[in-house]
Amino acid sequence: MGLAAEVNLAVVPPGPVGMPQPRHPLVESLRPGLEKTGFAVVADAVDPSLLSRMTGEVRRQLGRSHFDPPFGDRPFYGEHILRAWDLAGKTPSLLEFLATPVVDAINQLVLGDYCDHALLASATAHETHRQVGAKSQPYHRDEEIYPAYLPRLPMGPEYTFTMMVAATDFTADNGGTLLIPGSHLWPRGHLPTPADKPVALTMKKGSVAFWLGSTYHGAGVNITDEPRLGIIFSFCAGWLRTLENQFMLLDAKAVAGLPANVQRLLGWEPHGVLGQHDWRSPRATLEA
Ligand SMILES: O=C(O)CCC(=O)C(=O)O
Repeated sequence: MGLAAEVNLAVVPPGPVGMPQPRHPLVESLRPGLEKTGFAVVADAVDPSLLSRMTGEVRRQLGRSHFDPPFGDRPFYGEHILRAWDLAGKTPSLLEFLATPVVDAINQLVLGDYCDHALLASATAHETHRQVGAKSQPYHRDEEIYPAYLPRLPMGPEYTFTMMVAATDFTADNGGTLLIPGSHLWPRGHLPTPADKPVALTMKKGSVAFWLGSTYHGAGVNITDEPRLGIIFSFCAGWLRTLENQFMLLDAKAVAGLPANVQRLLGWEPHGVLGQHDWRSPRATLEA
């Protein structure tokens, strides 16, 4: 038999890519601004009674983490920022928030073209306090936890984004996050300079801000006597590794009673074949 007949030309056709339609009209209306600046705000995004429970639960966790790696000329956070990590396993109200439609809608807006579903990469919080000599957080891109493996092309795919729930009002004086508009369009290696003017994230308590993983930003300095509390969720494409290990935080028993979209965010749904268990969805074990 000739060589040509021995070659098996069968290929697996690529599966559908991207999150299913329909897209959320409110969040879709933010797309032009997001594409221009690299960030956006949704006002009144969290029900006040849920926000109040989130705030209470988060405040009980603040200040226990002292992890603070150096970043250039300063620590990444500083003592004026009280921090809490791994909140998916510690604060049930945050899981309740993750089940609300705004979360899926923003995920679809930012990552919808690049993955079938997103994962919760981390759930953390920052309470920024007044302190003499406090400096703003160094500018950084959140996607840089994936060092050199992912390309950063202007207008190219986004792999991650961060969502900040305002548990207090955010102002230019109380440490509202400093974001550099348009910096998501910069190629890798284009670093911020003093000529790049940031804008302070100002929003009312109960709003949700989100910025692309490619947008340069950092926490501002609080020069008021009122602490600024932000509850921070980061998300990544469902085919990437998460920053926090959600499986260490919530076991099958804890996850079984959660809504399907939260189980998916926590990694209990495979992304294509990635993350399967015995060639089934890990969710099947929750239902067994
Ligand atoms: O607290 C803030 O305003 C921003 C926090 C942040 O950018 C970070 O920790 O990566």
